[in-house]
Amino acid sequence: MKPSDDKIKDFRKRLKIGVVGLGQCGGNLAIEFANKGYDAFALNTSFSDLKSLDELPKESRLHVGLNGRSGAGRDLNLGKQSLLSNRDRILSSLNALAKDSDLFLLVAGLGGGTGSNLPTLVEIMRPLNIPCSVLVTLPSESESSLTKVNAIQAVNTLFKQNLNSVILIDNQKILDLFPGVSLSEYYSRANDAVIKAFDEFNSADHAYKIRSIRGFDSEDFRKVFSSRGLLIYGSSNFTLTEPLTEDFLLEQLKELWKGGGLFASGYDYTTAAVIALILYAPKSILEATSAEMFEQVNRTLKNLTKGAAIYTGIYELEEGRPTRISTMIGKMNFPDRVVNLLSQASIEGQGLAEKVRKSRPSLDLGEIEQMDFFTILSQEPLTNDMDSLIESLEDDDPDVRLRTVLSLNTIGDNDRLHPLLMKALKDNDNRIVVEAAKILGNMGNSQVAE
Ligand SMILES: Nc1nc2c(ncn2[C@@H]2O[C@H](COP(=O)(O)OP(=O)(O)OP(=O)(O)O)[C@@H](O)[C@H]2O)c(=O)[nH]1
Ligand SMILES: [Mg+2]
Repeated sequence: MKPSDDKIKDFRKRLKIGVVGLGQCGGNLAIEFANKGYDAFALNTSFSDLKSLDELPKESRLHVGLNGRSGAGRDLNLGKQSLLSNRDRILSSLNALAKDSDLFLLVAGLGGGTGSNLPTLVEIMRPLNIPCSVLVTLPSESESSLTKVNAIQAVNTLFKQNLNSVILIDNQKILDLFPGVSLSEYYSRANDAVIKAFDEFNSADHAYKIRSIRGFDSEDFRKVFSSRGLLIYGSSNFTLTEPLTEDFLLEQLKELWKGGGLFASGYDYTTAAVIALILYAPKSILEATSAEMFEQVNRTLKNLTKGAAIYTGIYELEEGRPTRISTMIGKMNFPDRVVNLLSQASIEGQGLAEKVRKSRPSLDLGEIEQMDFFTILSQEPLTNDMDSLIESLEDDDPDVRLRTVLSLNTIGDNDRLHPLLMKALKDNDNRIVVEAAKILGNMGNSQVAE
């Protein structure tokens, strides 16, 4: 959709990104993108949610209910069947948008029965032959167990799909970033912040840029944005009275890369393979800063990341404006936050298994245990002696503790196992917590099965 004229400022984009929103959150995000000049389309199983997106024209909204039903009620399987039964309609509705776009950005909130089926939508859209990236939200801690289980399963599947990049937004951070935000603005503030920062990267021209010294162009953006794996981006402003130094720039970048703003926290940026770094500064700062310093930053980043490709831009600003760096970093591994969510989903999923066994037979908890996020260290046979096991779980070396937890799989006696797992769950190393949670989840399942 094209927004009304009074909103148009400068919508020239580096890449033509078609936005496809799935579920309610997906629709909300699609509207925000449309307001920033993107062509956007919304799909939902719910009639009423779709109807409320009246800022999008009718032909950019598609109801994908199963046999005319409305909503998916957090049921992943119902959401999936709804999408699959509308496969042909989805393909033909998105055909024009695909022809008009360089790539698609698929957006959804993970947790519900509709949006968590983004992986299904990715599969359905394969024949359109268009590169896809996804931007999804992770549920906050206070949301239900089922929401977390749905979300973590979806993250796992998305990561295995052949996507250009995956952006994870953490709803848990909304309150941290916007303390005191009202209920009515709760999601819209977050959506706006996420999309504004993204659009800054894709906007070809900013009114405040006065001269390009080293251009960051569409192809640079395409390379970074299509880098596979997880991606984050962000900017920070600062007022400088002295020339820029390498230490200062690196410090700012590292802060952004750990997962600042609303991104899931705890990224290991040293695993990144692609980095964009754009510097905007007034002439006086650029004149006082040595070109060698900027090259040195590049070299340091290459070393830190063992050879990431680095794309840079330098722009001059009007005097008096703050200096600004914008960065996007891609092809990273899972952040700590996903590991935390996985352990929560495993622990809460255990209780859930019993509750939903009858009413929700479609919930496949087996998938949680089969997750392959983590490289499991080789499992060595360990002692069966309780005291030695406790001692190993207290070892200073986290790898020893991890191996110990992995070896607990072989203990058949739940009464002995339980206190050991409880101890491991309090470990400050996430890998250990997750493995303990998985074993605990298994105990829950086998009890349910009996
Ligand atoms: N950031 C953000 N998160 C949202 C928004 N709306 C919902 N969420 C999150 O997205 C998750 C999924 O919610 P919905 O999008 O309403 O669910 P759905 O995909 O419509 O699924 P069903 O209603 O079960 O069919 C929620 O658990 C929230 O965490 C939004 O506008 N912005
Ligand atoms: Mg819904």
